[in-house]
Amino acid sequence: MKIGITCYPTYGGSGVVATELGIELAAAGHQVHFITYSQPFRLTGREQGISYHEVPVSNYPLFEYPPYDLALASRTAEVAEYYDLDLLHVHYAIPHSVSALLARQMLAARGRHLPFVTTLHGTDITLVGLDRSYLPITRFAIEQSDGVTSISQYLRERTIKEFKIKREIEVIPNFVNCDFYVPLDPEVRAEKRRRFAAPDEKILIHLSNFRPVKRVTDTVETFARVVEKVPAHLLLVGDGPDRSAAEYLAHKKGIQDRVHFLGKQDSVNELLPLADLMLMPSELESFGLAALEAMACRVPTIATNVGGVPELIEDGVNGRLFPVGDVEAMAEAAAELLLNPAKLEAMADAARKTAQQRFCSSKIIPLYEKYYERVLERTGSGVEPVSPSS
Ligand code: GMT
Repeated sequence: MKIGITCYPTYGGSGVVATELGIELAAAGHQVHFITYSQPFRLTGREQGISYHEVPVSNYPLFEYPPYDLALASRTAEVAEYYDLDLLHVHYAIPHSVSALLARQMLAARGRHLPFVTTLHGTDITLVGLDRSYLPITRFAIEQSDGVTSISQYLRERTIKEFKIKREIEVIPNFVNCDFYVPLDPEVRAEKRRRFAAPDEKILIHLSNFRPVKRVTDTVETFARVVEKVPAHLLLVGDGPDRSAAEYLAHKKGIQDRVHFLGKQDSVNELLPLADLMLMPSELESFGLAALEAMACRVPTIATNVGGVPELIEDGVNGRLFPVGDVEAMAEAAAELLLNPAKLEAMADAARKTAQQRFCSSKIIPLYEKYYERVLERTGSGVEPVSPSS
């Protein structure tokens, strides 16, 4: 198949999923064309079977807000025509599904058909889509998509409820490449951990885009309580609006020497397996990809019991779940595990097993391929997209 993919190319879970999907599809023999405003950060540009098409956005002085969605629609139609794309897959509904809809119409006027699939990731529904100004157009574009998938059951149900969507939404969960996200050999791991911690100290990790929804300061609060009981270090991977609040808090608590702000990192698969535990105290996660990547590396997560997280983490088996903001309970659970190596090892094994048995790319990519085939069959046979709800 010749597949176009549009996503946010910078740091963020939906862009990661889209990019990893493109890489896996290309490895499976498909031709993949990324259509985005910059090269997705996990692409090297040298992958076989993958092309990247930049969307130029002109900044004419009249435009206080450059119309990116129009530029994207226009470039998508061009790429689809030049490269004879079979299907377009857009990640994150806003504005990508609207641009895809426009591109499909532009092509239809020239006698070409370009079906498109929209994958819902989370904040496109839970935050942005519920802003009144975005809701009607987002709902319209979701309804008009030739296929819609969501990355968890939770997000599917929330979309149906809040957007009053009447069409089918297929749940295809997020995935991880279990050959790339792997535990390290114990000796290599011990050696690499020395960069951050002494041999008798523990390592906790947090990975996010440091937006308020991630509650990064709860990570620091939790860690501050852990370190009272267990000598440990905290690796904070990523960057974003709440980084300075987290830095301030680490200083205020006097633990700044133990909190390592590593900024945005391309190779998180090299950092995650160094940790004993991940902290993910988010206000909301429709899935929690960072936890899955950690689990594949044999690192269990202390997380909040929100959104789609319980679809991934079973409390007490492959991680722990707590109410949002309960930093005391999260710290107590983390310390208990860190002080009980047998329990932590069992949980680490269960975490890796969950990733391998339920969320490995080898299991999930075929679901996307089958879904594309169904969309092509359906649209090729002349079935019209579902009409919008009132
Ligand atoms: O919250 C983020 O990290 C960014 C956001 C995105 O769309 O880029 O993440 C959402 O999509 C991820 C990938 O599917 C999910 O793992 C995250 O749970 C989801 N974030 C939220 O729902 C807050």
